[in-house]
Amino acid sequence: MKEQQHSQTSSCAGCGVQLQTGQADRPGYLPAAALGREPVICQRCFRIRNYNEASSIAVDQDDFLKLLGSIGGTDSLVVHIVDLYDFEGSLISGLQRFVGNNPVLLVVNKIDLLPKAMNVNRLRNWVQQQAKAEGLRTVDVVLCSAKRNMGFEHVIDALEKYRAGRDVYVVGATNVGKSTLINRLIRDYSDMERELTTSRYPGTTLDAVHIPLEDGKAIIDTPGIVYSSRMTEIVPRSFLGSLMPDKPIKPLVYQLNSGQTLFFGSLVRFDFVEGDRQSFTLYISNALNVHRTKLERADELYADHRGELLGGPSLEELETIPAWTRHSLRVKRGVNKDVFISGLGWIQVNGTNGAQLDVYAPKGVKVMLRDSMI
Ligand SMILES: Nc1nc2c(ncn2[C@@H]2O[C@H](COP(=O)(O)OP(=O)(O)OP(=O)(O)O)[C@@H](O)[C@H]2O)c(=O)[nH]1
Ligand SMILES: [Mg+2]
Repeated sequence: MKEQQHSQTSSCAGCGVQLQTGQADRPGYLPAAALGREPVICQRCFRIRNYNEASSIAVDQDDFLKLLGSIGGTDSLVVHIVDLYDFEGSLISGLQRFVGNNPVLLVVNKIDLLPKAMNVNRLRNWVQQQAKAEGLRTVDVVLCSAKRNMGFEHVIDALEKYRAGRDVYVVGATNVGKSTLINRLIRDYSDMERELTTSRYPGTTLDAVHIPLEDGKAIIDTPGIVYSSRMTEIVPRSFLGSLMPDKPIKPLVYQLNSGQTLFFGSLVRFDFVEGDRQSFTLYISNALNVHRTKLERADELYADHRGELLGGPSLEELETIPAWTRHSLRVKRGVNKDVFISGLGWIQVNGTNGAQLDVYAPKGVKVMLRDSMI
C-alpha cells in the first residue's frame, strides 16, 4: 500500500513526471527497487544522465497550456528564458495572455554561442527592441550564458530585485536552458544537493518541478513549449548535433553575385536572385556543410546530391522532414537585415543597394527578415 501511494503521489526530482513502478514503457517508470534512493528520479532521467540517451516523450500540449495558464492566477515573478541563437523561434509571443498581471523578466540565454567580440550593451538594446515589437512587456532584460557562466550576476541581481518574496516560474520553449539555469542557481547559490535533468535534446522536463527557496517560496521549472516552427523540433534527433552549435559560431562570409545559390547541408537553399554583388555573413553551426553553386544548376544539384555530396541530413533522415516551401524576401536598400531561419541561425545581408532572395526551408519552419542583430 505504501509503495502504491508513493508511486502515485511523488514525482521525479529530475523532470517532474509522476512516478510509477508498473509499466516500464510508460513515462515516469522506475523499478520498485530504486524507490528507496535519494533523490528519486525516473528511469528516463537516469538514462539521460548516465548514457546521454535521446529520449522522446512528447508532453501533452494541453496539459502544458493549462500549467502555463495557471500562472496567471498566482502571485509570482515569471522568468521567460529565450535562446539568443533562436530568438524569434523561442520567444513565447502570447506570453502576456498566460501570465496575467505578473511581472515578466526576460532572460536571454546562450550568449556564449555568439562570436567572441560582441558588444553586450548593443545586443541588449536589440533584444529590448525586438521584444517590444513582439508585444512582450518586461520589467527587465538580462543576457547570460547559464552553461558557461557569463553574465550570471545580472540574473541574480534581477531575481533579487523583482522577486519580492514571491514564487518564480521559469518558462520558455524547449531546450532554451531553463533547467540548466536553475541548476546553476542551485549549485552556485544554495547548499541544496539537487539537480534537474538537462539534455541537448528538446523536451527533457516533463512537468513542473518545485525547488524550495529559503523563505518558503519556490522556483518552478516547467516543460518547454514545443514550436514546430523551429528546425530543431522537426529534424530527427540524430541530426541535432550538426544543427545546433555548442561553441562560439565562426561567421562565414560569402561574396555572391546575383544568380548564385548556397546550400546549407541538404536542409535549406538560399538563392541570391537579384541585386549588386555583395557579401552575406552566415551565422550557422560550423558543423553544417555550405555549398555554393549557380542558381540555374541548383535544382539539378539538389535532385542528384541531396543527403550526400551536399551534406546532411542523410537521405533517410530527409524522408522524415517536411518538403521545402519557398520564401521570397526583399531587402530594401540602405537597411541592415538578417534572414532568420528558426533553429538554423541567420544570414546577415551586407549590401547597401538591396537584394531579392529566395529561401527554401522545410514547410512550417519560421523564415523571416529582421533588423540585424550584429
Ligand atoms: N551553449 C550553451 N548551451 C546551453 C546553455 N544553457 C543550456 N544549454 C544547453 O542547452 C541544452 C538544453 O538545456 P536544458 O536546460 O535541458 O533546456 P530546457 O529549457 O530545460 O529544455 P526542456 O526541458 O526541453 O524544455 C543542453 O544541451 C544545455 O547544455 C548556454 O548558456 N549556452
Ligand atoms: Mg528542462
